[in-house]
Amino acid sequence: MSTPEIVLLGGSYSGKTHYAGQLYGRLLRNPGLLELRDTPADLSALEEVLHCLENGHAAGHTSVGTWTDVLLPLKDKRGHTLDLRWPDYGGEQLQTVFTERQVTENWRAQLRQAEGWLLLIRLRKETTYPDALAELAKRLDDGNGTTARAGAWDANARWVELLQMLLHVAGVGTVSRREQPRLAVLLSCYDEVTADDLLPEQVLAKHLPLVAAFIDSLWTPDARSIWGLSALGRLLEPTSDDENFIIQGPEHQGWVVTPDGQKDSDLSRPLAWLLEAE
Ligand SMILES: Nc1nc2c(ncn2[C@@H]2O[C@H](COP(=O)(O)OP(=O)(O)O)[C@@H](O)[C@H]2O)c(=O)[nH]1
Ligand SMILES: [Mg+2]
Repeated sequence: MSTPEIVLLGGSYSGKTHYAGQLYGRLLRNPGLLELRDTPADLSALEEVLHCLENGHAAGHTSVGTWTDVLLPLKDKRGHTLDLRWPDYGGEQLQTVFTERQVTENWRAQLRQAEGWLLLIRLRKETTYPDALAELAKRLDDGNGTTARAGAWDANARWVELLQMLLHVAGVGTVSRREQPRLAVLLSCYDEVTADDLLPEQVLAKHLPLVAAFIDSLWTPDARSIWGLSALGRLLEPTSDDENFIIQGPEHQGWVVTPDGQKDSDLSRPLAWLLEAE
């Protein structure tokens, strides 16, 4: 049996915990490409999240270090078994990597081992300064330069910098194209995004053009894919009591948009792609 490792990368409030809870509900009651094996495992952390959703409300915030690794015993349609380690954590850890330029030994080991990286980006939470980018491309006639936005990083620059650091730590040269981990970018809380008829990769390119260009240039097309993810289908608060969740059940809420633009209720699809089980 293989234990494929994935690294889950996403900031605070990007939807990591609710995706895990929804995935668990699907695996139990409405499975798609990946199914749960009948094997004892400690899934209490996921059960707690699912329990909140069954009652129509969101779970609380996962603080730094409160989540213990969950090992999901899965099988795919080919009968292959795989244990998927779901490394949820408080997203503050990723921020710390960025601000302190340091990676813990645990993270380093995970980044080096992982076959796949799952990157959650919640576009609505990403701040960009498109005017400043446009100004950069122009000649400066007034001599004053662009207006200073002291201390604030554009999300484009932050993600590119962060990805570069993570690749470096993982031992992947930015020059050679060898041995990149497979990368699935999940544009999370996709229900908040006005996508029109654009594909997820076009939506990423529209909102975060430099991130899209960086990913395009570093990952070969077959090693990356960009998805829309709405694990809940809508915003839930810890105080909500959403009838759809209570009556129909959380396993019938939420969807993904595949890289070729199909809406699909199988929340396991990006993982199946990452694990090459599709
Ligand atoms: N609109 C919308 N909100 C979501 C979705 N998934 C999670 N959220 C909300 O986003 C917030 C953060 O989610 P959470 O899973 O705790 O993020 P984490 O900090 O990355 O673990 C919560 O208030 C959720 O209710 C979604 O699919 N759509
Ligand atoms: Mg969380």
